[in-house]
Formats: sequence, C-alpha cells, structure tokens
Amino acid sequence: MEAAAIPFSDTVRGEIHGEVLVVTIENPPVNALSADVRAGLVTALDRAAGDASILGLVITGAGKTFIAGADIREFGQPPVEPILPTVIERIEASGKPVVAAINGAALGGGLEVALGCHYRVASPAAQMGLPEVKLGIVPGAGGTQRLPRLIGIPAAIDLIGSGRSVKGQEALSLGLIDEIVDACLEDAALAADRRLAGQDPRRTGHLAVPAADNTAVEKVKARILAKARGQQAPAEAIRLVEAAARPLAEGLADERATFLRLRDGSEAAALRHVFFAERQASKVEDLEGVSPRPVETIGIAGLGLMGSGIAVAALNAGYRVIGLDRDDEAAAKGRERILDLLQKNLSAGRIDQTTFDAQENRLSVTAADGDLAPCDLIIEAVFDDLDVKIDLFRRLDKVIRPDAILATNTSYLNPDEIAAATAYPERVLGLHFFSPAHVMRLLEVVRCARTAPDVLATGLAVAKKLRKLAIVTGVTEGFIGNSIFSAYRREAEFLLEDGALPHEIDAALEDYGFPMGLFAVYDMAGLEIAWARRKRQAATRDPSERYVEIADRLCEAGRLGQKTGRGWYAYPEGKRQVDPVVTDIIAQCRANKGITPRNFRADEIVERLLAAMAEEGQKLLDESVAARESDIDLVMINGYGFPAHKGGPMFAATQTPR
Ligand code: 3H9
Repeated sequence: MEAAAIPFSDTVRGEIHGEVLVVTIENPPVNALSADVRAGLVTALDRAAGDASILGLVITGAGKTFIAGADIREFGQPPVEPILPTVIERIEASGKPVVAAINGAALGGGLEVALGCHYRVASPAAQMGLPEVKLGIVPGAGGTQRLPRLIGIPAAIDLIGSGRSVKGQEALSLGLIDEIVDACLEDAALAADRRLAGQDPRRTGHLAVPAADNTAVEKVKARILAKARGQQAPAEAIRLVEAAARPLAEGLADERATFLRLRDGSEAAALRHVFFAERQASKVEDLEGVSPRPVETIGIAGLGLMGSGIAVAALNAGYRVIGLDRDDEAAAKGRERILDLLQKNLSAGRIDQTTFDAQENRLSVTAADGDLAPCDLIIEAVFDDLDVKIDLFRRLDKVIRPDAILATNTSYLNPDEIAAATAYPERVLGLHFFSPAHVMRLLEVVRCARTAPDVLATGLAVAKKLRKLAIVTGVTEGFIGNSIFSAYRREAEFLLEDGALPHEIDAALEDYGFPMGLFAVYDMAGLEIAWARRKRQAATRDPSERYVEIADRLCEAGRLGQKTGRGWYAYPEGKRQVDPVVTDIIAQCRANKGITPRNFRADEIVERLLAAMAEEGQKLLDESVAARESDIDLVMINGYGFPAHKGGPMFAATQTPR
C-alpha cells in the first residue's frame, strides 16, 4: 500500500513501503548534499529510530543522479550543521538496516553516504567514485577510511588517488556494491532491507581492513604519484588510505583535518575554478533558444593524421563518416589509418568487436567530391594553406546540400577569408581540433564574422557528442590557444636572451606543473615547421620588434629536435641532456646583441611567462575573441599542458602578486 510522502526537509522526503522507510533526495540538478539535504537525512533517521513499525530504510536519489557529492558551492562558506561526517556516522550507527539504492551517479560525498549504509544495490549504469582529488581535496566524510575496509588498500588507492569512477559491474567485482539490479532498483532495495531487518547491520566502518600485498600497494602508488605531478591531494589521499587500519575515529579525524586544510588551499581553489569554468563554457551568448541542425553524417576532407583522428572521434560518437582524399590511393591509405586506430581501441579493450564492426560499417572513403553529398557537416583537415582550403570549399559548395555545414580545422589561417570564398559564408565555421584529435579533449569552435547562430549551435552540439570540451573563439591569428602560446613562446625566448638557459626554463615550468618544459616540447614536435614559418614571415617582420635568432641558429646547425638526435638538448641514448654546444650558440647570440646575461630564479621565470600569457589573454578579451577569462584558462589547460591545479594563466594571474 502506497503511503503519502513525508517531507523531512525541502529536499528530502520519505514514503513508507510496508515496514520500510524509503528516503528520497530531490535536490536538482544533481542532488548535491546541501545543508537542507543533510538536515533532511537526519530527520529521516530520527523518524525511523523512533517508529517501531519501521524495520529498515532505503536511501535513494530522484532523477538520474543518486547524489553528486557535497555541494561544491558551499566550500567557501562557514560550515552548517549537521556536517556530512555526522550524518554518515548516524546512518552507519542506525540499528535498523539502511540500504543505498544507487540509481545514478554516486560521487564524492554521495558515495560516502552509500559507504555509510549497510548494503548497496546499484543500477548497472550508475557511476561511482570519489573524485575529490580532481577538486584538490581528499574525501572528507569517511571515504578514505571506509572504502579500503570494503575493497582493500590497493583498489582504494587506485580509485581515490586517481578520482576515477567505476560502473556497476566493476563496482560489484571490487566489492564496492552488493548487488547490481537491472530491473526495479527500489524493489530490490526493499527486498534487501526486509532480508536484513532484525540482524545486526554490517557496518563498513567496523570491518577490518583486508591485508594488502606490499608490491601491489607500491605499484599503484607509483602510478598515481607519477600522474599527480606534485599535487598535494593525491599524496594525502594515499597517506590516509594506507593508514586506514588504525582505529576508525582516529582515521576519520585525520581525514577531516586534511580535507579542511586542502579545501582552503590554493590547489583546491584553482581546481574549483576549473570545475565551474567547464560548466560555464557551454553557455554561449546569443544562442539561447537556437536549435542546432541535425547531424548524422560527417564528411572529413583530408585523411592524414589529423583527419583520421577526427574520423575516429566521430565514429566513436556514433556518426556515419565519409572520408575524402585527393585520389583513390590516398583515400585507401586514410581508411587504413582510421581502421588502425580503431583496432588499437579494440586491442586495448576500449571497444568490443561488435562496436568495432559497427564503426567499420559506418565508415566509407572516396576521392570523388560528389560522394560527400549526403553529409550534414564536412570538416576539412587538409594542408594548412589558404589556396588549398579555398579551392576545396568552392568545390564542396557545389556538391553538398544548401543546409550542410562546412567547418575548417585551420590553426593559423583566417577562416573568414575561407568563408568569403564560398557561396554561403553563413554556413562556415571553424572546428580547431588538437592532435591526436581522437584523444585531445579541447576543441576551439570558431565563430566567423558571418557564421549563422544555428551553425555555431550545431558545432557545439557535435562537439558535445564527440565528448570534447568546446570553447568558442572569435577570429584572430591562432585563435585563443595559439595566440597565447605564441606570447608564451616569445617571452621564453626573451628569457633565453636575457640569461636563462633552456633547461632552467624547462625545470621551472616542470616544477610549476607542466608535464614537459617548452624547449623539450619543441624538440619532441620538431623545429622545422616553425622555422619555415619564420622564414616566410621574415620579409614582413617589423624590424623595430625584438626578434630572437637563437632558434634559427639551431636549425641552421641541423638541430631540428629529437628526430635528428639533437635540438635544444642533446639526446644520447634517447635521454634529454644539456648540450654545451647550445649554451655556446645562446651565448654567441647574446653577445651579438650586446646583452649581458643575468641569473633568473625559477619563480621569476614562471612569473614572466605567466605575465606574458595573461597579458595576451587580456588582449583577446578586449578584442572579444574570448568571451571570458575562464575560457582562456580551459584552452591552456586542455590544449597546452598548463597545470589544472594552478587554474590556468588568467586565474593564476589573479592569485600571484606581481
Ligand atoms: C565532495 O563530495 C567532498 C566530500 O568528500 C566531503 C564533504 C564533507 N555541487 O556536470 P553537469 C552543478 S566534493 C554543486 O553539467 P552532468 C553544475 O555546476 C564533490 N553543484 O551535469 C551544473 O550547474 P549549472 C565531489 C554541482 O549531467 C549542474 O550541476 N563530487 C555539483 O553533465 C549540472 O552539472 C563531484 O566532484 C556539486 N557537487 O554531470 C561530482 N555537481 O547548470 C561533480 C554538479 O548551474 N559533478 N553541479 O552550470 C559531476 O561530476 C557531474 O556534475 C555529474 C553530472 C556527473 C554528477
């Protein structure tokens, strides 16, 4: 018999089903654990404890989320009672069984609530994890102490240290949940509650931490710490998990103190900025109420490295793909390259054979422009030359439907010029992918002067389906990312001339959190493309502007990077090493200009590079190329290795007194 809903707070309600109290959290959009939710849960527990007719409880979430965790917006504010650890202790201490019915994402504090429950049932697609390290914190409501009791120390270090989440089947094999339920989750939770009623509840916090194999612990620790690049939270999370075998109260107190300290620190502030920046980025001016055009088939012109990466991203997202290249042989090679990448996904277990077969069936290649006629969107990834691109767009203009969209993947050319050469410039936009396009998350979506709003909206909708982080940019040379990268590069070269050496600059950057210093990146990518560009630009360069010749001298000496065995560094046996020859070339260039070198501290190096980036960023904002500071931060973090835990160059500029 259905009972009327009992309100426990504005966001928590109960319903009595037989002798079980089903407690539902309804706090849209993601059931975050606001003060009202926490208060509602305590009221529900009080009600169950005081009502002899209630034998057990079920906790679940309304909508598609169980609980997304603590309310991140509350982090900057004074804590409001009851705090989450207290709520979870109350759940765990309940004499009546509490079952978590995990209907969707159970993340952070949400999973900690589930860990406090005595039994967990989950739907197969439910996403479970403790992603706190991604916010620069450790779990603060028992996660580091209860999870290892349930799944063991190595698996807990893996989940908490990486912040990755798992779905139903993996959660079941880890022992994180007790049951996966395909059909009615609530019925299964009610049944579990009835089974458990009257027994002493199995309290996670009272379980012994399973003995761990030391080698397994060290292996997973090394993996997590290598990725953490000096961030505090993963190391602290590991420390707390490793010490979980001590008395629960002691572990919880340590965890809470660590959580509070990290929450109020600079890394957490930066990562919170990134979290909200990502949500903000999808809100684009002038697009409210504009519907994207339907896209099912994507044409990709140019099946080189970039084009095949885009094709794989599109196939992964379920699109039909028609690849175009200049002749049958190039098209066949392109198809092979795409299939190779798909095969790698299959071998790595990222897709199964059925998906591989379906993707292969959705792919065709051609050398005839006319075969692109069925496409809803065509992305070109041909050689970055204006004439080549204009010629292609003019040809395509004639064969595709009038409502089909043309996107250019140019990095440096002016897409307005490409658009102007077509019959319908309003259907042209830029989709600037980063290589490898099936891996890199960033996508600059370029709004050209005449791009129609629904064309831009379509670009964004496709980006979302491709699971890319789309950042809208206006037209300027190099858009947001390469403009800022150029300023950064220029400043690094000024630093070289002024007295810093490549390895000193790289060490400062790597210490700051970049995965690789700038000069090491140059060597990896090869120096010749930029050299060719500099030679092309030489005639039009403003002679009054400071120009650093060191890179030219290196290239002239045949030092084109790692593939020639030497560049900014030497690479004996593949190992990066300072090369005195380079130091001499730099000294010579300084002497030619009469520059007396000075020493730079690492923090001075970083400060100068950050200032150059922030200044260029400000220019992009002033020119309305970028809509907001946080968009610039996201571009640099996701496309250029800027450390997320520093928040991006614009955020960092507001944090570091200069
Ligand atoms: C934690 O739990 C600490 C505890 O250990 C200790 C406590 C003592 N709070 O992502 P979406 C907003 S730390 C506040 O676009 P989706 C988001 O800003 C927390 N707001 O949806 C957006 O707002 P708007 C650990 C939040 O469907 C809207 O919800 N938990 C929170 O693509 C929709 O978000 C996490 O880190 C929050 N916790 O994905 C999980 N979460 O519309 C973070 C979201 O105004 N959340 N919002 O822009 C997620 O991963 C995704 O939101 C989720 C849904 C997968 C749940």
